Amino acid sequence: MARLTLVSHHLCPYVQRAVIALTEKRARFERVYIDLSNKPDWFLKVSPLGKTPVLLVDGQPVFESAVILEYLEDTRGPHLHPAHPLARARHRGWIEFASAVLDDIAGLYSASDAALFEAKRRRIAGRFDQLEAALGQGPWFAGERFHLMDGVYGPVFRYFDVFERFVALRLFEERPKLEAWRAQVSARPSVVGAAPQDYAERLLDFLRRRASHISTLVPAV
Ligand SMILES: N[C@@H](CCC(=O)N[C@@H](CS)C(=O)NCC(=O)O)C(=O)O
Repeated sequence: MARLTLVSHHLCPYVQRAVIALTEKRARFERVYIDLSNKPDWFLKVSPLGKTPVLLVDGQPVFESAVILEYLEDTRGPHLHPAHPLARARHRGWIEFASAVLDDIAGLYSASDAALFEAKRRRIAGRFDQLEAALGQGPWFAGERFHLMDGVYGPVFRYFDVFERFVALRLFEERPKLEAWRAQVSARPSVVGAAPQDYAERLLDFLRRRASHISTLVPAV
């Protein structure tokens, strides 16, 4: 088996996706953390876009989280995409959708004032309405089996576990399927273990320093 090293950042949700897939597949891997505000030269050589995650496979870089997931899916079981090509394609689409939600979350925590913050909150509410409409009877998105597509929403929901400590966003109210799926995904051991134990403190610290509207809401230490 190839030697795997995941180039990581403590808060990066895209890194968490890769960790979830690696954990589900019981892959042995090492993690190397980098400071994204001071990117080392070796990192820029293996990451053409200058972003985490990068998976080094026997030293050869694979970049972009969705591509890393596909590489892992191609090379290791258990398979975490559905077998049917159309179902696989649809799951890949919902993984892209999760990336769009992550962009919206970045928009929320970067919003400079209360009005912009509310506009971003509404945008996420709209995305969550789309998910609520797409969800079935559970417990997972596609029924009885956990898929990669479920795992990628773990890092999305993790943000709200922290945000909800200090601001009422009302994003899970009146969206019962989403709320139940969130609980199911968030309790999955691979999802629980995908972020460092001090994730919440790190995120709160990041938000305090953001100099955006949310920074004014985060309680002081
Ligand atoms: N499309 C990329 C997004 C990865 C990404 O945005 N990573 C962030 C950290 S979570 C990053 O490295 N940002 C540094 C930068 O853009 O300079 C993926 O899916 O891997």
